Amino acid sequence: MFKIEHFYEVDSTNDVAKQLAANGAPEGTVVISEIQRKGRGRKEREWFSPKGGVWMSIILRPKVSPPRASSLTLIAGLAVAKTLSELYNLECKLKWPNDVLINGKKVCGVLTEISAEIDKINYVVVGIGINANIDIASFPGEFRDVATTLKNELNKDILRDELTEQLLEELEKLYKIFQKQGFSKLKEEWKKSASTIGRKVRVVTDRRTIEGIARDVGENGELFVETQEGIEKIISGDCIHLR
Ligand code: BT5
Repeated sequence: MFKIEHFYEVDSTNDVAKQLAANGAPEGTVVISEIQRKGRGRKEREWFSPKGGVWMSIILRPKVSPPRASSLTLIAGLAVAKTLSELYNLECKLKWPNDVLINGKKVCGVLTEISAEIDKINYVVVGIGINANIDIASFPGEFRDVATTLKNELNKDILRDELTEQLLEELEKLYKIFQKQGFSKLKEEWKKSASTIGRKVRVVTDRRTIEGIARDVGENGELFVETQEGIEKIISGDCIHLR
């Protein structure tokens, strides 16, 4: 299903993928770059993207209503966690919505961007960044404490082609299930790997801050938090695990 477009250096693989998608590139086109000059996190935050990482963006054109596409962020995280467990026996935890953690530190982040009409998706770009063969010491000070790398966890370099290939295979399997049966079919598996559910959390959204116990995720990847006022449904935000 996948066709890989390889680059040495780009600003952001998500930007290249969006451009290709807007020009009609088919579902399954994958943009990979060795280096990103302006790797992005959510809300235009910086994503440190030196040589040695796996920086890639996948173009998808799911035939679902636009709100359903948000769960692709969770599905991509699950695919990464499963791949890192299968290949390297690493135990990963998923933090809602888009972090893959090893021992509480971020090894991978996902940035999903959507172009849609009211009732129809034009394309989705799922950007995945995995800190693979990077020395943690090379991270800028402000990120070093929150991040980890596969090299740091395994004390050796990994084969990035093998990781990419296996991850795309895993993602394809999960995506097929999502297309046929929606995220509800994958939700239990996501929850099993998640460290967010059952935890006291603080979630900061554009409009407010919500504190409570994270109870569940919904069909569109939203988080349900039990607060003193009742259950709150959160579509997007930054989640902090408390205690
Ligand atoms: C993310 O945002 O975690 C999404 C990261 C997506 C990166 C991929 S790489 C391929 C594709 N092309 C792109 O331009 N992006 C995607 P967010 O949840 O907002 O987290 C951003 C925060 O993570 C930053 O503010 C830092 O604190 C931290 N951070 C930055 N670089 C990091 C890294 N390499 N590893 C771990 N944490 C990092």
